[in-house]
Amino acid sequence: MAPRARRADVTRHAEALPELTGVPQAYVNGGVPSRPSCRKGGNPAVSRVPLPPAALNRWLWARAARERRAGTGARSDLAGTEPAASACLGPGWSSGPARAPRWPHEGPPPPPSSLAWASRRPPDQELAFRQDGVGGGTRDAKPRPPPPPPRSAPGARPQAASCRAETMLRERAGAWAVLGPLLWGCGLALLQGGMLYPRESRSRERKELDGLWSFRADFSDNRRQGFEQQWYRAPLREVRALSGPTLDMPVPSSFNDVGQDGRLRSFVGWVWYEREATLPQRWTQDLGTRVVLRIGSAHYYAIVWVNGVHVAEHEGGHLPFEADISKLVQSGPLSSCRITIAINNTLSPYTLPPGTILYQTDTSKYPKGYFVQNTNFDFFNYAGLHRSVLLYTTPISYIDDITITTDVDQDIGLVNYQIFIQGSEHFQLEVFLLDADGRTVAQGTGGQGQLQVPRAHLWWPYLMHEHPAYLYSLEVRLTAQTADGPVSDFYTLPVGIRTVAVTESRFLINGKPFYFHGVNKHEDADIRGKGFDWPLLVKDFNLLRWLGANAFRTSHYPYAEELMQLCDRYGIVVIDESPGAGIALAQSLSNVSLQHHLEVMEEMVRRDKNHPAVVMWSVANEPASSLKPAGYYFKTLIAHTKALDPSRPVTFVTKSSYEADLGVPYVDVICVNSYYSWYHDYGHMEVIQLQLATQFENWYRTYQKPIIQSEYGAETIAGFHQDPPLMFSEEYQKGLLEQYHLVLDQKRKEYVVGELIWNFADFMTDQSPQRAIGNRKGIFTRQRQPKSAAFLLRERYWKLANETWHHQSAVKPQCVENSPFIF
Ligand code: GCB
Repeated sequence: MAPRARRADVTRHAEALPELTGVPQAYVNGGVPSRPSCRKGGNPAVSRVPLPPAALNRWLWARAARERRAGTGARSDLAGTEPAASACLGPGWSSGPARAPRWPHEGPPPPPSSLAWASRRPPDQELAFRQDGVGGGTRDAKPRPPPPPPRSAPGARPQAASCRAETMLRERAGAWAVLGPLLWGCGLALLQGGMLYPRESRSRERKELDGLWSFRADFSDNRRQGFEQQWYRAPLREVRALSGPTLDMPVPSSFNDVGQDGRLRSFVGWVWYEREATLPQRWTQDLGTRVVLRIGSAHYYAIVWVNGVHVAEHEGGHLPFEADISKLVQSGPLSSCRITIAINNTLSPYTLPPGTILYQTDTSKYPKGYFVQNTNFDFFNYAGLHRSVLLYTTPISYIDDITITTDVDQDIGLVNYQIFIQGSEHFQLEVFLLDADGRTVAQGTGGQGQLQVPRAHLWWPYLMHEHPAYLYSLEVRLTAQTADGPVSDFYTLPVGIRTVAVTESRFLINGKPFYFHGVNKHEDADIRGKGFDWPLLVKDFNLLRWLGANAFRTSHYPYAEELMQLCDRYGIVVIDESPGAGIALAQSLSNVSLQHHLEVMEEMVRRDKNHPAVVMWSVANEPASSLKPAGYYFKTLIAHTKALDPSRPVTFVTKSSYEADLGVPYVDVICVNSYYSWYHDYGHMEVIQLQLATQFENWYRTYQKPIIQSEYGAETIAGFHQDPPLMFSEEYQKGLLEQYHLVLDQKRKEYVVGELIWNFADFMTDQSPQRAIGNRKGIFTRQRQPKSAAFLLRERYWKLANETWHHQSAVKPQCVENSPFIF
């Protein structure tokens, strides 16, 4: 995020857009292909078209997305939804063409000055891909059943207008919680293909490709030398290139901070990663083995080749993607393969998160072709291979996806499962539910069903029960008939039995009020940037538990899968947030952006749906939710997310005013950020109580929904002391938090259901006069050392924990006194 004042300016600018002819200068200069612009006085015929039923609209979106992936008819389908979408934007708003190119290299060639935009892969690549008939094995390529009939989304709110009606719906939260899991299958059908975490089993092996990769940033003027010289065709070190040296680059890691070259730190454009992988002989010779390449996270846009053949492309930096490379690695005598990944970190108004490129053309001030990447979010746009790259195997008939939802009836735990198989029409499935001691407690057969667990151990959050985070294991055994005989596949999934529900004023887990006392985090650390790191991960969990935190929000993008697994194991509750951060311009609320956002939610739900720790989806952080298109945007986005997963509430995090926000009518829980006495009334902590109480009262009076204070905090340089407190000192951070706590303590007795400090630790941001080497609102430093506020919060969180302990045994006072290292 840019400083507050600048963000407000951006929003004002966007609100003025309808009056403007064209798009902001930044894009005009950049020569980005013409974009849909929201203009006043849109086609009256268009705005008269009635809105089709929400369910139909959703289904059209889903079908369009499916067909686009399959390469059929996407344009016309989306065009079909267009009038409705335009109508929803409100009178006088037009949403532009159905599918403007979203990613720069889908559009016409850029002008010479637009260095950051590089073209799509050259035509010969397309040819090579098709001729080989291999690759393209992302999830989209997998054959799937025909699209489901239109269905309505249970739990979705009917219309923005009637908050009263919505409140009544909300009062039936119990019914919602029961219906949700039952209707889960409806949502399921929208997801295409699975993204199970690659686990080893009797039938599956995995080989991690972490370590040193060859790396080159394409510093050429147009950033396209890599494509022009086809760097994917031969080892990077063998291709003579004037556009930059070939370096050793650790994976996982961001590339920005590992070197000494300032140009690489702020590089925008294509970088190339490459490494050779040696494969076990069986993988290359046994045609009954499926070999899959999996990339945990490549920020932002990635193109992947294996032995020079294009196998996958993916947009979005925080979610995994895969390519089935079996045919490639099994087609010759080679026992190794060369993996090349080109990654572009350029953000546009249509990416998630969005960004803009600003081209400076005044040659008296800037060199020729000068440009910078601007964003409206407050974290550094680290890039590279941020999570593990690995190869894994399955048999050719395999368990592709598993979906679990759970419920509780008296003391019986209900585990609903649905399993998708690929590679065979004729198969048998057996499922076994094992308890923590490995004893089978329930079993079933077939692709879908319900397992019943008498006297079930429920999955409880940390500090809510003396045995939190109880996990069962679901063992799935597949026996499939193939042309070559029977094939078996085995997959084991951890399962937590728990329920989630929302009432008018409470957030319930297993029917008991749950109060979120936790943090907001970032994936961020010295040197590695956003690169996954086990020691850092374990340290963070130890700090969370020391602090007595029971929850965090994945601000502002989905975090690594390994971290989500630890949340399941430790009982740390998660609000799982999409990369929808910094949606500040009207363009970023267009149908083009919405379409991508819907797909991101599909990918995110598909990846994280089985984590008991995930109790709510957050579709965005601080969007410009008072702009006109926001109503339609969030209505559609939230309804779609609920259709994907009717078992969890959905929210987004707002900083708009309660009167102007057009998205909040659709959320289940109001998440509100405020920085009283930090971004306003600097230094005047005496106004916090009044302003915060007013904030809560306004929101609650308007919507009667539970509220989470999803961010609050103050910038603090560790070691700065001032008494009386002054801004940036440790005393000021503590004082500000204490003022917030006084109001939170009143309102949590009514309808406030959580408080999440901004931020767990200091983190890197873009440079600005308001950021002293990053954002310093952490209660821990970036190196995870406590500031004074950490001790204050620790005392508070343990106190809150003791108050909300739900087991029959008494509150355990030793919780507070215990050594921080005994859990
Ligand atoms: C916010 C944003 C967060 C920023 C924070 C701040 O509201 O959600 O991304 O880092 O404020 O410190 O300004």
